Amino acid sequence: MSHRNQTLGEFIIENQSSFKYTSGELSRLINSIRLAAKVVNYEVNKAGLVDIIGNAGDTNIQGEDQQKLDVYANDTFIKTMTKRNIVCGIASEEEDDFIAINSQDENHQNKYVVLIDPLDGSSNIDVNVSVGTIFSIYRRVTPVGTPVTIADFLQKGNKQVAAGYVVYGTSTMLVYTTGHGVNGFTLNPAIGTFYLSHPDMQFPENGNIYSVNEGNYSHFPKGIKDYIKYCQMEEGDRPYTSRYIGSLVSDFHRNMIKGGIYMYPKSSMAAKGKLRLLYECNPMAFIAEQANGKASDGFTRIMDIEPTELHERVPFICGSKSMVQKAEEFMRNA
Ligand code: P6P
Repeated sequence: MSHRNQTLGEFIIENQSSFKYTSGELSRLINSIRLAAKVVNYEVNKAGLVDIIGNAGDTNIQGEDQQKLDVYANDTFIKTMTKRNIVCGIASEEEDDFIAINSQDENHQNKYVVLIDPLDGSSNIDVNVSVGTIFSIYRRVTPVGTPVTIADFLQKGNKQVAAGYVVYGTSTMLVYTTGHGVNGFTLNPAIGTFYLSHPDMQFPENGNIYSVNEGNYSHFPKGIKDYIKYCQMEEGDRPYTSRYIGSLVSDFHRNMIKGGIYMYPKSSMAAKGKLRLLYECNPMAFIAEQANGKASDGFTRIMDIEPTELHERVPFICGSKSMVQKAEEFMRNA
């Protein structure tokens, strides 16, 4: 159920009963993400004005320079979710290992674990290009009241109970699903309230936008090269338009609204691609499928992939269903 201009808070309350597990914990968890998104949004929007731009001097487990806003966003989301006493564990792109919450308190009944990319595309911050936060929520699989283990995090994407992203763009939006469709909420910064602006978001069945870093073309598998050449061929509604921002959340969001496909394939430089399965590909795949789209690694449905480690990477092809199917056809026939 959704009513345009409903606030996020009203939407959560109205739809709480539709979530089969709810004891209000998931609603409170989404609310804590909402608060953290507003805090990070404030810093992202003023990044150009204060000395928070540039490297924090550290690198994360990926070996990538940690931008100061990465660190700030990571700390903000972790602190906000921890203080609300809702989750029992958090894994983040910016943390080498998962964080056990309340593991000393046998009385805690927290059931959810969250995996998060606190500020995806952060290398774009210094050049004022949109960035995003991506989150994925599961119910724990180990007994409530005990410390979480890695098993609580290494769950297939098809076990997610919720997933979403925040895009800090020309406007700031929170887009999420609990398995009952995808809804987008736009922040009114004047009053700090998210309003339902994009109810029931759906990928168009087809589209004419393809998003891939063509600078890596010579390193791609033959099937991907063949599909890119197909996109560029003059025939029917092709050539398509190439749009690649270098920010997954922004490319995904535009393609979901206009129709399109995003690809980060494996290459001779990156045997598993670049994107991480647990806190980038799985949540975006959940959203895509809930919005009538599709997401695979070129051969296997993303949400059916059995995870083996926290920061593992997978090739990622996601977007309008018929475009992904076409790309998969080229991959199969290569
Ligand atoms: P490349 C950002 O670092 C990111 O994870 C995605 O948001 C983005 O789509 C991709 O990597 C860009 O990577 O190698 O094309 O610069």
